[in-house]
Amino acid sequence: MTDTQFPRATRRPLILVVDDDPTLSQFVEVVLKAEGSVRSVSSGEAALELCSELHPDLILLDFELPGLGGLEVCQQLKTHDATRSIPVVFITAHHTPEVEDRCWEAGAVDFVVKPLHARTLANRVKAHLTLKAQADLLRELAFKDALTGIANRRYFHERIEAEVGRARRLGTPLSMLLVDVDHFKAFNDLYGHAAGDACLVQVAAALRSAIHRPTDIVARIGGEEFGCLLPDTALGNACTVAERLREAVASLGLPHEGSATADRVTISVGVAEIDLGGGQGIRGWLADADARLYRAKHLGRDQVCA
Ligand code: GH3
Ligand code: MG
Ligand code: MG
Ligand code: MG
Ligand code: MG
Repeated sequence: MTDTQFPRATRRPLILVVDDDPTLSQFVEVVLKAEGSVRSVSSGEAALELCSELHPDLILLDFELPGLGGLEVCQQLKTHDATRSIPVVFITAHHTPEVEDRCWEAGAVDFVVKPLHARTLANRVKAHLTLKAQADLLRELAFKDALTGIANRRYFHERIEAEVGRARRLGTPLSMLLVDVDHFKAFNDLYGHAAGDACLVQVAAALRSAIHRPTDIVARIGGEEFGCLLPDTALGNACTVAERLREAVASLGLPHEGSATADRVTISVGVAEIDLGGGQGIRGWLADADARLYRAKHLGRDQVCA
């Protein structure tokens, strides 16, 4: 789970202008100053690089660019999860129905025609930024865990469906970790519920920072239970990640005098790779991971079972 999955709905919008004509870029910067921060680049390649780094809230994209053209830039943005939801407004000089169709097909939300009319441009951009902010907020409310700020159970299950589909299509391995905090009832009983909440926030942060790939997902799926999805990861490597999570939490060194098995807060982890060749479904896969988590508990906690 990366921060980019929940773009902050409250930040000042970032608008990216992609045009090889510096006069036009300067004009747009002036016209859109009131709507957000404006950045300009003059090539499609630079636009793609900046998008994956800064996640702008809207892109004004020249149809005709030297090198990588506007249509290709738009198509590439729409194929990647991290950039798919950025609205693209085309700037076209040759305004024909064919050009319009190609823009829509590439995934544009709108287009403006050269020579640009300042008020039309500003109002179009303002309307799309409002929609984008509402979509970001909705996404955050639906998919973010309010206590820890990481993804929630709903997001986890939505991603499971998507990742299993992807693993089936591409024939790539896919693993899951189920994580449960050890003796957490005793922690609450001894230190109080507010301290319990603070502990969960720290555990979530430790899990998130121990996950290195941007495509990996970590979510809070229950009270003191977390789930990780590891695309392109077979069982052996998933165990390595699980062990890293276990160490990350143990090395927080959060005192737990009420634990029957350690002097600090620890986690147990169940690891399972989905057996797509053997026809395993999501339910069976989850049951495997859960059974292994249960075994890790039974064997003494603060450990990984696969
Ligand atoms: P085990 O090692 O077997 O997992 O023992 P446990 O005590 O962690 O397991 P159990 O399922 O019995 O208890 C889970 C506890 O987690 C009980 C509940 O009060 C606490 N809990 C669940 N959600 C929250 C939460 O949001 N905040 C706080 N503070 N505690 C929570
Ligand atoms: Mg041009
Ligand atoms: Mg539990
Ligand atoms: Mg339990
Ligand atoms: Mg527990």
